[in-house]
Amino acid sequence: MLKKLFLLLLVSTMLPFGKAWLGCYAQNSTAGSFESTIQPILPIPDEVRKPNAKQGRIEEFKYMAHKNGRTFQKHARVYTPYGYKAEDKKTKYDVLYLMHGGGDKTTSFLTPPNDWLPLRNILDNLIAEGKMRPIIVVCPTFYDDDENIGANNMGDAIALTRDFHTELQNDLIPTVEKQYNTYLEGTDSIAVTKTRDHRAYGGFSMGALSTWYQLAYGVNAVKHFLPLSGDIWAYNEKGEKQDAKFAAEWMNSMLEKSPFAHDFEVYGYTGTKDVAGNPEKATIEALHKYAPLFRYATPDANLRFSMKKDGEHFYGHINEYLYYALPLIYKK
Ligand code: FER
Repeated sequence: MLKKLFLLLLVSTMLPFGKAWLGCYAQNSTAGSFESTIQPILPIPDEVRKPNAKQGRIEEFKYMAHKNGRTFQKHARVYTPYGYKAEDKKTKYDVLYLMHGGGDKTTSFLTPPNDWLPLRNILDNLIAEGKMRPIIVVCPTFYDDDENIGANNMGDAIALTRDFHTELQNDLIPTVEKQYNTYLEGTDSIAVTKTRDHRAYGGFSMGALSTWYQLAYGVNAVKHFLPLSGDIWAYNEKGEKQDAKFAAEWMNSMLEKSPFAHDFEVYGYTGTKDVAGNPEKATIEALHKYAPLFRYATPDANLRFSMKKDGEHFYGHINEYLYYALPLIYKK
């Protein structure tokens, strides 16, 4: 995996990407081009990095997963906002699911092991400042559980991210959204679909891949999608990975089958120094060109794309993207 990452890095640094990106600030030179439509991401205000006095809680949530005839216990981390009261069943919250990247775990977003900017600071600050409604955030894992990371290779990770939508629909949503105060009433697929407007799914890197797969296979359960530094991986019948045009056409054909083909929102983010920077950019441009269900850079857009100059493949930067994305979804 490291070797692959190194190769990706090498390829991404060889492309004249930095220059092209700067072009979006240059007047006229890129007018009308795809480059000129990419929204730049500014650095987040320093106060947002600091803990707020009004802090949410992070809890461990246990649930049973059912997969390939096996039933086993799994964990997720759940953030409830400041002021959340379990006994107040009348106040209901929207739920954001956030999936970690390859080799990472349920703690990576909210309580990272290193000195990264933790997502909890962003959530606490945005909510305290009234920039977004209070929400519940659930961070699961596509691995069998946090301690299974080492047992899964890259090939497994692709299948695990592709298949996670089944666990989300059948196991995680019905348990976590019944335990916490959400809009879900009942636990079957009809109940999940009825409340899809109150649900968002996003992820970083391989978690972004799981986000694209959630859109393709599980748009019935989720309305808002946040692919953070990851492109769509689509394959032909021989199992060979195809280009962005193929991936965009595949995504469109998957969505065409759904009654929600005209009712989903995508918020894509990445950075110019991110291994996923060029790949995600190619994905968004291909969706714009070859996937008619996506409306990009129009007043009624359902596909948005932003890049941070010098943004890297790393949670510290990814969490900054959420500072801008979440108020768009959870307007006050
Ligand atoms: C991407 C770049 C890198 C991407 C995933 C990765 C789904 C993941 C790399 C890794 O986990 O090693 O564009 O998109």
